[in-house]
Amino acid sequence: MKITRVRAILTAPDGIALVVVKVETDQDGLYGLGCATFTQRATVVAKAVEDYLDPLLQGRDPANIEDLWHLMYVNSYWRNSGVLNNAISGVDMALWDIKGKVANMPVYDLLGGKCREAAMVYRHADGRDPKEVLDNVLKYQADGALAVRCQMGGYGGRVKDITKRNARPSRKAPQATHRGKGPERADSAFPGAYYDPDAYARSIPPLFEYVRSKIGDSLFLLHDIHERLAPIDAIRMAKALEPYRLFFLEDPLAPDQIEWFRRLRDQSATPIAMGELHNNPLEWRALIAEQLIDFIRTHISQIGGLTPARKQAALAESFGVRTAWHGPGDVSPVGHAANLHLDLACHNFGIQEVIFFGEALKEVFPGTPELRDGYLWPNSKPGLGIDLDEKKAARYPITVNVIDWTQSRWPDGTLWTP
Ligand code: GCO
Ligand code: MG
Repeated sequence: MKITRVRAILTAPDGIALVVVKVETDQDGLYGLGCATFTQRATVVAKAVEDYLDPLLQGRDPANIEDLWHLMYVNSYWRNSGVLNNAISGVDMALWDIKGKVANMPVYDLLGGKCREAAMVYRHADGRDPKEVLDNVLKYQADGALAVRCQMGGYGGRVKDITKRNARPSRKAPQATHRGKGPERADSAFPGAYYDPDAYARSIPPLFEYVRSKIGDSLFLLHDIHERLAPIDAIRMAKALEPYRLFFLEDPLAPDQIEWFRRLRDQSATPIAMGELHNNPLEWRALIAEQLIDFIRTHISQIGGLTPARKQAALAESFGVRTAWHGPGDVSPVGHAANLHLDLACHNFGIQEVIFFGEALKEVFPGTPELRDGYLWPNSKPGLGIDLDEKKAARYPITVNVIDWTQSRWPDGTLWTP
């Protein structure tokens, strides 16, 4: 069997740019799909796939996933980068999809078989104040959710995006905690998405106090710091949140601040999840081997696909670290399916982040996993069990803009990690 063509398909059914890779073969109708999404740099990933991976892979046997992965990885000499890792991820998942179709088995069977029928997920509640957050938490609970992540005013409590061109992720989350002291003008020398880390840090423990006082222990609760705080303030927040028994506290520190995890661990028993920004094995090896985190939540379409992710999961298992793969809106349904196959097959699965799959997404991606009763459910089709309707995908072209939400700034204008 031979690979005949490797293509990148760009589509945005929900307004978020997705990158999907299709690996075609010389066998009639046999192809695989993978997620290579890097929303903020989507067209560059597509170019890497079309200009470099397609010619590299044409004529090779898609069965040899492990060899092809290493071939793609070292072929550029420089490696471990956003964009190139995404491109590799798309191909890698597509090769697993092909292998599953050839074997007539779902990928979770290729990976050793199911440890569970479905994967517990967490949903996202936001709001302007604790009452509004609670209302949203209760809506998810009524819908069957078992775990809910609570934010107030978006990441870092930010609400107002100065340039207003791209308000995600705070679009639906009006100002809650921002003190309004920053130079909030689009014509400022430092336009950006302003937030106030101090106000944010002070607002979160009372939020959880309030929500817990209303719902008791009836749900797992989570929170994402999204690396918006100075390291010592993140440690202070982890300590302050201990009484509310979080399922986990996410991204308390930027990947560049790995040493701080040792101090965080020494001081707090709040469970820690980390990894959505990781590219390089050196970023997670020490965190896992020194048991500095409780959940590894890598973006599988960022580290190179299922091939490195299953090894990472095995490494984590031997150190008592569980998985919580990144599952935001900027992962395609193909990527969500890949997350789910691994969730089902890994003993050390913890929880899965997921989005609400709207009608447009489900139409473009037939076979999208089903969200029901607080769990994500697979189908039992061979491979990743998901397809891409290219005609429908073409109805939702992506737009390429300057990305505003990552221009996050403190009140004095200092640019901070988003
Ligand atoms: C999450 C994430 C995302 C990221 C996004 C970046 O936990 O879901 O933090 O919302 O911000 O994937 O593009
Ligand atoms: Mg996050």
